[in-house]
Amino acid sequence: MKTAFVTGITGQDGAYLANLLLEHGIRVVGAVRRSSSPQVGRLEELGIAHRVELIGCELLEASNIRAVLRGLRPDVVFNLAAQSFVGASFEQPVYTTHVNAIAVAHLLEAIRECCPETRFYQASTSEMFGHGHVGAQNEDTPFHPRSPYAVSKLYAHWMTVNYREAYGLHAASGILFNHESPLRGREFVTRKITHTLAQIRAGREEPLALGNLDAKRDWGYAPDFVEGMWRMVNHPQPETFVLATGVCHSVREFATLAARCAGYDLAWDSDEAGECGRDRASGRKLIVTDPRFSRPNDVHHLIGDASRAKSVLDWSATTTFESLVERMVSADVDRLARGASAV
Ligand code: NAP
Ligand code: G4F
Repeated sequence: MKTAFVTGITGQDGAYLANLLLEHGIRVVGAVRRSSSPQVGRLEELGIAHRVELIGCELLEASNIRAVLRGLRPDVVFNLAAQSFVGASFEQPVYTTHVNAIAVAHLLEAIRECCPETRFYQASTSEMFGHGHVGAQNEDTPFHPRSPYAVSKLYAHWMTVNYREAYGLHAASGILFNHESPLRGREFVTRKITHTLAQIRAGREEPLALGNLDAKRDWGYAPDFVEGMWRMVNHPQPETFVLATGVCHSVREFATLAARCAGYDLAWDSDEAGECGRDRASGRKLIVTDPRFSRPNDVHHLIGDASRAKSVLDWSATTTFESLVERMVSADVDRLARGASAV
């Protein structure tokens, strides 16, 4: 492979994937949508902004996608771009569908027409499994999407499988469980927790407000997961793979451990305002619950079984939950101490 085209390059996974591809000596061309100032903070933080070629590509414009692919004829397309925040998809279901679902149909059509030898990776998600499953979810688990985001991603997943079966495209779908890092967007619960606790440690008075503390996720480390994407596109057969750690924790457990990493011993209790987390030493409320951060439908429990990725791709997650939380807290504490702007 010589040239990779990465949509969503300005996001968390886009930055880590670009880094990995550059390490493999691949030319990386990233799609950015029009903006007066493209968000290249993550690429800068990894020190690779100058090594990546950015090209304007709006996924809502089929002609734009086709023109880019016809000109570039990349060896591989990684489609990471998405309206990726589940909570926002309840407010903007149609926009979410256009970006996450319809745009994927345009991408696949453009590849079929302009460069059918190009390999394709679709960023699918464990959210497609939804709820109601006993035990860990794998490639054979039925889907039950619980948000407009999950429904849109399920369409894109099935389109990827269809283009593989109908036209013989090398189209892989990675069903990835949650993966986090210091470059995670600040609206997602893990980074919201680590960033706000770092701010509290630095003097912020307002507590951290969260929604559903009981939700459980299988949280891995993003750089481990982009390695899995790379292995999928290099595998001779285009297939569907689950990537996960196989261990899950609740939001409450993540927050308790993050608080410990920030220097607080949290005790949970409830008062008239709801459940809260207090610093045992001072009795101060550091975490409160706020229904504004709860969703009309939530996925309560996700845990993945990545044994197929292990046996076929020799992939497994290598970073523990404890190490992930520690890295995220220390990165946020360090950024604040340096006065660096948060990505
Ligand atoms: P992210 O940080 O939210 O990044 C999303 C990217 O999509 C950004 O670069 C964003 O560009 C771009 N984008 C959004 N709308 C676009 C449009 N209309 N045209 C062009 N680009 C657009 O997401 P992530 O965490 O890196 O996740 C990468 C992909 O994996 C997403 O598809 C997500 O749904 C999926 N996924 C993520 C996880 C996870 O746990 N992280 C798990 C499973 C699946 P701007 O910078 O301009 O906003
Ligand atoms: O961090 P979250 O917003 O991630 P969620 O919904 O699991 O989605 C992420 O992972 C998916 C893979 O499974 C990706 F496909 C998707 O693009 C995204 O990257 O929320 C995690 C859990 C939820 O149950 C949510 O209700 O945390 C709960 N939560 C509790 N309080 C909160 C909050 N979530 C957010 N964002 N903010 C809160 O204050």
